[in-house]
Amino acid sequence: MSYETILYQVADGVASITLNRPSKLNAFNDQMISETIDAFKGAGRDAAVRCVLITGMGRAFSSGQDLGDFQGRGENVSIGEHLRHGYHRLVRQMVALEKPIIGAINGISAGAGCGVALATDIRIAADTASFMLAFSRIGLIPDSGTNWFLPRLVGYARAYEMALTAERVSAARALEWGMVNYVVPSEQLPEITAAWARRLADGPTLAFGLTKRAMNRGWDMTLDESLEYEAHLQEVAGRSQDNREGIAAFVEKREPKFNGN
Ligand code: T3D
Repeated sequence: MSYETILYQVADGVASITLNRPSKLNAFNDQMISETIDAFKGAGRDAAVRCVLITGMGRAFSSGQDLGDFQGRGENVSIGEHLRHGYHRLVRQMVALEKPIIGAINGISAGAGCGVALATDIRIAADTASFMLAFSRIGLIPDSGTNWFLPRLVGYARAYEMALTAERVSAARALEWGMVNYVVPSEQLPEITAAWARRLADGPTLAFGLTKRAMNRGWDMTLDESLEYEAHLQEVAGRSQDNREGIAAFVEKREPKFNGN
């Protein structure tokens, strides 16, 4: 696949997406929104892809909506429709993708960029990264899934504070608050996240995908519903080649070789 606003490549079971508008701190224009949606769709369809890694080119992860484009749209454009046709599809695509997504958060993620960062499954941040609900600075409310993800991750009080102040939350604080899994030295971020991605791509990726589904659906379920859903999905995992391989490897005292089937 060839894109103009992102880079996309697949190697060793890992699809890497790089948001690539560094002069605008990887702000999303309409083309970048649709190319990113397309890249996640392609990663979902491609059996060779077993893990996805997303990062930003340059010093930012993403500064959110391109405000130059926003201003240029004129007054008759509906923001609600723009969200529905753009960021909503992107965030839904990421959550529905039954493959782990690693967010290599290399710098600031602001506004919708923060929404995209929070829609990843494992977030590993550079020690120079930061998170910012920039929306109130321009008189908007948080969007792109941030109202859903953030209170679940950090609790209402911290999420609402981030929305009210629109101040940067450092990587160290994001770790303390549970927004990211790890913080690593900036210069080691590419190497560490690539190693994570390869490790996940070598794992039982069918089970990883079903786990993502179970946990995401679980938010809206009672305990009884969740237990039943686990049993249903475990029937699927329990019939997989990976399950047979995992048990055989344990009994034979060797490392398993999973193929994601
Ligand atoms: O219609 C809809 O769908 C609505 C959806 C809205 C979703 C949203 O994301 S709303 C929130 C949009 N984002 C922002 O409000 C953040 C805007 N950017 C900033 O506040 C700052 O740039 C940062 C705090 C992120 C970083 O600050 P700093 O000082 O490190 O960098 P800078 O100098 O401000 O930016 C560097 C360049 O990137 C600069 O361009 P220049 O002057 O060198 O030519 C700046 O204009 C450009 N840039 C940064 N963010 C954006 C941007 N250009 C367009 N859109 C941006 N969002």
